Amino acid sequence: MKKIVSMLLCLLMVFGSCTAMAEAETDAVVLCAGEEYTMEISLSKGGGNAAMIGVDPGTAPITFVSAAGAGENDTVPPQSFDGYFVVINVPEITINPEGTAMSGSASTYTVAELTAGQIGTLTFAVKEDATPGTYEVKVERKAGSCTVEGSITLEITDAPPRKPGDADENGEIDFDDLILILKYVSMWPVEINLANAEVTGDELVDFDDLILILKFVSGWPVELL
Ligand SMILES: [Ca+2]
Ligand SMILES: [Ca+2]
Repeated sequence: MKKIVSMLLCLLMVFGSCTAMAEAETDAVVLCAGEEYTMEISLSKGGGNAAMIGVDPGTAPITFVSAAGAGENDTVPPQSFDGYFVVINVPEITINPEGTAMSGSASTYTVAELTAGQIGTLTFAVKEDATPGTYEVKVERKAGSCTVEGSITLEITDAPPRKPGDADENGEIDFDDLILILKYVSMWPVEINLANAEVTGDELVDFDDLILILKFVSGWPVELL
């Protein structure tokens, strides 16, 4: 145990001298089947007091989960058809299934001018039976005079099989995983495979997992669950 503690201390010293790991630069949003993602939708140019934003999934195997407004621009809960639509600043409005028009008039309501900036988020989930591939999810203005942004390229990959201890998903169980878990339990904003990091069977990733993996990489006869 003394050896374990001294190794942990060494690890902490290494950890303390580590600089933050650079995030991998990528334009695509990479997700596995069943994962959720929240798109941020914004206006690069305001204008008028109403707009209808369409999120066109194209052939992407995703399903709508929820939407929420942000900032001064209020978002009405969207109605979804084949695509997903968000109406901003116009309450109690009806959207045509084609997503090309809306009934009612913004002048019916007392609403504020749209302002540039984030107007809301839309969360979707990748279908469980999704086919891996690259898809485009486009944010488009359906009505209104604003300019909208938020389109993404979505890369759907096969979920990697679980490998207990391999917190950084590189196929090996080593000190890099320990450092990553140490950062996670120290509340650093790191990307980590929590299913792999949880090895004690208590559904919590904490120092117990760290110590068990430390014993494992040190050659102790322990089992990572
Ligand atoms: Ca690893
Ligand atoms: Ca645990």
